[in-house]
Amino acid sequence: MKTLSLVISLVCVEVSFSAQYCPRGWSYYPPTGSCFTTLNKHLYWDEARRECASLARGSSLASVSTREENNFVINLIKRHGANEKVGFWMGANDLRREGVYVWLDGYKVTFTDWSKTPVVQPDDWKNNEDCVHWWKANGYSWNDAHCNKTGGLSAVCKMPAL
Ligand SMILES: [Ca+2]
Ligand SMILES: [Ca+2]
Repeated sequence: MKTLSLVISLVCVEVSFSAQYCPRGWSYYPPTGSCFTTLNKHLYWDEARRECASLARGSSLASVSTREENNFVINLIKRHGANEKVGFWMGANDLRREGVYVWLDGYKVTFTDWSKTPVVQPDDWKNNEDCVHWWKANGYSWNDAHCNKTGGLSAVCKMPAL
């Protein structure tokens, strides 16, 4: 009986550790229990926000909280977004208050990876850049851009693992 209960416990442990997964087409990032995917089309930031939100329960335009998570997304972009020329939207924005960057859940942006060349970002160019993207031309470091940037950008979406 003891053996049986031990076996049952082990099975439960196994199940609890292997329970998280991502839907097909999403990549799993274990440290934050998150799934990421790319939208390989050209969208304004608000279109990308709505499209990410429509994909699954809890999904939204992506956020990252550490350099490791940022690198994970960059590797995903490199694998799946090779044709994109400009970059990929993330959820970070300063639409509400200039210079104060927040994610879509309202939390302040803490980790950042702003581009430093040719000028230091964010530069709010023409006083009109409030939406942040991973910038292909600058090794996918971050840039603030016009939210309705001509031609649109691809995007990265994030959702909690299932
Ligand atoms: Ca701005
Ligand atoms: Ca900028």
